[in-house]
Amino acid sequence: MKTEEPRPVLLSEYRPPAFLVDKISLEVSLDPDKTEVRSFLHMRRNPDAPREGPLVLDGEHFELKEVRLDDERLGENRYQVDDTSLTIATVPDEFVLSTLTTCAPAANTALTGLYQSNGIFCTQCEAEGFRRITYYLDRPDVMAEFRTRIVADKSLASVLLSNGNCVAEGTLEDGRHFAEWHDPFKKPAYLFALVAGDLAVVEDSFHTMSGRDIALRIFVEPGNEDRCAYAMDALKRSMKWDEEVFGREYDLDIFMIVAVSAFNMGAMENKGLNVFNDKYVLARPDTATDADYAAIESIVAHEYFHNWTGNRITCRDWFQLCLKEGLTVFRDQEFTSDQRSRAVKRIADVRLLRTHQFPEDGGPLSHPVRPNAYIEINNFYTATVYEKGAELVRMIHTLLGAERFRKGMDLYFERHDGEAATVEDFLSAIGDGGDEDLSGFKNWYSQAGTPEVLVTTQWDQASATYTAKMSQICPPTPGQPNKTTLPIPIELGLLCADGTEIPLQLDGEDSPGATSRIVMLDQREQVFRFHNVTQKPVPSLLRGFTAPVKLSANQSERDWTFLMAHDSDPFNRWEAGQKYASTILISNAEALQKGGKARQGNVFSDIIEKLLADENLEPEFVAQMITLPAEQTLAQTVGSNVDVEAIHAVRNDLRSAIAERLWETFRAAYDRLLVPGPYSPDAESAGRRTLRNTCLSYLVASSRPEGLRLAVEQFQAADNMTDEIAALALLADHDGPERETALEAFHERWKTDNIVIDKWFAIQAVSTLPGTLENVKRLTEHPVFSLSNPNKVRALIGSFANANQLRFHAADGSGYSYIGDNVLELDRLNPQVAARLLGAFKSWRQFDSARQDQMKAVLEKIVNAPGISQDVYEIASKSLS
Ligand code: B3K
Ligand code: ZN
Repeated sequence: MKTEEPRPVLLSEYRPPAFLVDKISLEVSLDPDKTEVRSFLHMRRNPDAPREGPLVLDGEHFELKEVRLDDERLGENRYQVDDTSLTIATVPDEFVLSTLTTCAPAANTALTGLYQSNGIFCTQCEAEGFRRITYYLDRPDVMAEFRTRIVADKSLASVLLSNGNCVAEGTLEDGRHFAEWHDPFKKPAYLFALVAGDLAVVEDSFHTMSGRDIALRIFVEPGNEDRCAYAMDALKRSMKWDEEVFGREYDLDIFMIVAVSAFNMGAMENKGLNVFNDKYVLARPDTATDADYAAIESIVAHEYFHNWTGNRITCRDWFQLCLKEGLTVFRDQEFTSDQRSRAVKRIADVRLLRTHQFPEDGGPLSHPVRPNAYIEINNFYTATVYEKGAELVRMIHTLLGAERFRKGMDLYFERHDGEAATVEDFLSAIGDGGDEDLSGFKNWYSQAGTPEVLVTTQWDQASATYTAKMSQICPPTPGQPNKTTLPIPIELGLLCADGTEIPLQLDGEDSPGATSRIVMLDQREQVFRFHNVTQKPVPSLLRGFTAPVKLSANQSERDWTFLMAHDSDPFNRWEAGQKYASTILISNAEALQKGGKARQGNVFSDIIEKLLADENLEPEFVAQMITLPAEQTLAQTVGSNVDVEAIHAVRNDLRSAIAERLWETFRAAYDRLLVPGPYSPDAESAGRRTLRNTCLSYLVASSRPEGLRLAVEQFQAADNMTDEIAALALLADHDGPERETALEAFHERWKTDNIVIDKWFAIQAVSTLPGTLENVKRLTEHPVFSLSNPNKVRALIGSFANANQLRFHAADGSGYSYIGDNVLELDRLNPQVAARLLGAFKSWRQFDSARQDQMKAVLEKIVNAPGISQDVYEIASKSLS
């Protein structure tokens, strides 16, 4: 807890560790209230650091019982202990340090370090949790070989797991047993894991490219064994893909995944022993939606891919977090693109970037992909580090092409395997291996803010030239008032009136080249001239979203509707539709405020009709095309003085208008798209269900009672969770008796299912009906709701704050004060989850002055509250800055 203004940690102050740990042996005797941890650290002075100063080890939240130096028990005069460290003034150059400490996993509600999840002992050490287990040099550039002996009462834990290979196990007296694990790969402490409990196991194996057989095990709470098949399949596909695409083979003889119900985030890549939030492992057709299956696939892949990008090559310090996270997100995005639809995946990723990262980058919490200061590192597992970090890798991939990028990655693995590396190491290896000078790219890692690119195009009939004048600016962000120019790759094409594309011939070229080309905007202002353009084209700019920027151009609504129909680049086809729809919606919102007339979007409807009839298009892509921009996206496009009520109203009105006009079309598509046969989570079937449920949402939005009737029927008859929940979501947003009946039926069916019931909480939290906040408050009294379980908090309170724009931003400020109070209450239990919830206030300056005042008051109350964690303090104080 914070006592005084915390001092930030600075990148510029990085120094190599004064000591190294070659080996660590741990003996952990498990007990919920008093776990004993004996550690033996084989240490020496770091030859690459100044040979002076005391030994200072990190350690907190436990009791110290004993310190031994080379087997001599030290008297209390030989060392010093405070809340966060153990200091020994004099030590030899090489020594074994042993400590005995005790901690209380059952009382650990922060879920970092060693804790209990539903009776299962488990650990979460990234970023700085290991220091809650034992005294250590808890920093990623200290890499050691780990041996772990776990001892527990058999009745307390029948399964005892840690990293690496199990080298011994046996029975002890008094009903206790033990297991010893050895991890031959040196690793930082954040990758340590220990799990113990009564767990069931599902087993399989994987035959690697060099012919080794790897044992695969998924551990779950007994009774969940029938929900592991998809995660196991995703794991095997990930292992194969990493061999094929990156030449990376798995290294240990065993790979384990454990699913636990209380977890601060999605999952954790501990070496050989991944720990997962159970909602990202467990799936059965009747319990998991298509989106759940897709999330399981990508998170299993992400954590598995970390074995090379994160574990074999780790980060020198936490400022380099993007080195493992941005790169690994890029790798999991590529995996999903190869397994499913590349076009749909790109749309989904850009949507995520725009809804989470752009607002972060444009508000008070803005920071570079590689930050240079933090108070609490856990606050930097952000959309910027992950998603923008992945975009930076993607830009490099775009520039180099797949083959040269692979060469660069090969060199990166060759040069830095077994090391703790930096962003500079990565860029040099990719640049050297891929034969490209990437020095200009470094600024992308250190400069915060979303660059804005302005394009003005002009066609000159007489000379048959087409000119694109492009300029870039990056608005100031906190602590970075002046920005430099960045290299921005922009893929573009020019379309003729008949939809065909012009081969592009740039200034200085003798003949035309490809129809889609990348130009590099690396100056403040540049002109790109294309020759032999004999008719006025429609430009398709920033195809595939080749750079994380905001692009605006002198394009008309006609250009957008044209691109929606003809662009060969699927991303830009979707983009044109979103731009067009958002122009209509924002002008309708202005009209509503001023008493003007709303537009019905008939042209948009006509295009929807054509898209639905086009059998060559992937259904999931069509679903994305015909879905109106979300209320949050519209709010960000408006940018200031956002009127949440008007946005909500005009979006609903436009959806209803489209539904009235295209009733027959949606109705027919709804029948046609029914997926026959038993449920399968494959991407194609999932896409048909998405599109069918999108049609259903339009049908429900029409004035005909049949829409609602179809939703009720679908809810009752569904044989899979995707269709069941899609119908329930529509009913829960409808003010009528159908709502209560359906919610009750769902509750009755799923009230004892820990994962499914969270969907029931979330659906009610995002309902736009007026009584939603009261209902959310009531639901916190529900027997299965608990503030100590992060999934419950995220499903109910988090969904309300982050996914219910209308009600969170209620004019009376009730949503704000409710969330503020919850942040404070939660902070006492779990600061990480509390700080994350507080992120809902980050865009507070986008709203009208009355709402701004209310949000500011909540932030001020929090920042001044006594005893708040440094996690929450950092978010609150920066939000106010
Ligand atoms: N590396 C973990 C995240 C750890 C978060 C610590 N607060 C999961 C992942 O990104 O793969
Ligand atoms: Zn990760």
